[in-house]
Amino acid sequence: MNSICDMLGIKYPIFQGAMAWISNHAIAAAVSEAGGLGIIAAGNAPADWLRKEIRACKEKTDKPFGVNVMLLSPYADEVARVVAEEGVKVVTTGAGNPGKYMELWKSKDMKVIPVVPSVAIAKRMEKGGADAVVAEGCESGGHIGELTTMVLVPQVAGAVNIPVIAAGGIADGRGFAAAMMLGAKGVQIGTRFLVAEECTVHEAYKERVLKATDIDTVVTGRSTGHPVRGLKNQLTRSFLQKEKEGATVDELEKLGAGALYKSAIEGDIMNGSVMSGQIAGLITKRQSAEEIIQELMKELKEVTAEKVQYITQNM
Ligand code: TUI
Repeated sequence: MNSICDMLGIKYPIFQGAMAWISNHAIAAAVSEAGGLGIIAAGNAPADWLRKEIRACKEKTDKPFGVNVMLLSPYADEVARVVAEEGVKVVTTGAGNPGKYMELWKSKDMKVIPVVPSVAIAKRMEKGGADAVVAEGCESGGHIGELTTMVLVPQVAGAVNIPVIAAGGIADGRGFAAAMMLGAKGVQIGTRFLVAEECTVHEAYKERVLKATDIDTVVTGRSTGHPVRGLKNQLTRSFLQKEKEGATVDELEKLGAGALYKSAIEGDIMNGSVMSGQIAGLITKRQSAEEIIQELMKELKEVTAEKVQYITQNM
């Protein structure tokens, strides 16, 4: 047990990253059942969809799970209310400042854990009453900030007094151990859980992630102020070409609209957005959520012991 496990009532300090149109009750319940924190991604979905997913998750597990509120969603206000009404214990947020929902969530005794891309935003969240933060480096898939996990995590950990969870580029025990050494109290893992057996994302998406190499992701949308990392395909090529030609934010957002749904649900991995982290190249096998979590914990202990031994004997 450590502070984040005590705070949330979970066994292992492993969060399953919220992936819009991908992280539904099926993967969230499986991760929570395995001792981590499963998280349902509200993404851009309407509040009714979320309410059903929360109820389905409760049918499958009596362990704590979370919901991620994507603050750019047109449904964010309704989604924020549903999360509170349904008695969800943990809420994470992405792509903005959750300040206006803080009072509601804290009044329901929920733990609020914003995802942050910088020290300044982490400090603002702590001041606003956040219980912990997820410091997410730009190795992550999806909407990202500027800093890498390696530089972001120790700077955030040094700047706030609440627990820091590291995200971005972590998929095995080595990354897990490294994150803990940087000052994190836990990790959030997205891409590896995307290929989990319980994850219902389209098979074509899983296959694409499993085949990816270290250099297969690219960032689009820097010119729109919403940079997004995903696997290279026809969509990213057209998007980058249009950005180079100076397309307007409106034109670019039209190209991106519905693109994640197209790949994650419909399986169109050429014209859809195949969001993925840079660590995809390390992910080569399908496992259950339970196997992933057990392997992460085993490797964390092994590499930590190995390195302590190496350092004490050689330095
Ligand atoms: O949110 C994410 N990753 C995401 S969200 C998403 S869905 C999407 N749909 C349409 C457009 C864009 C995305 C796919 N991936 N990660 C967490 C994250 N949060 N990354 C960066 C931030 C962030 C940025 C600014 C958090 C806070 C913030 O604060 C700004 C402020 O107003 O203080």
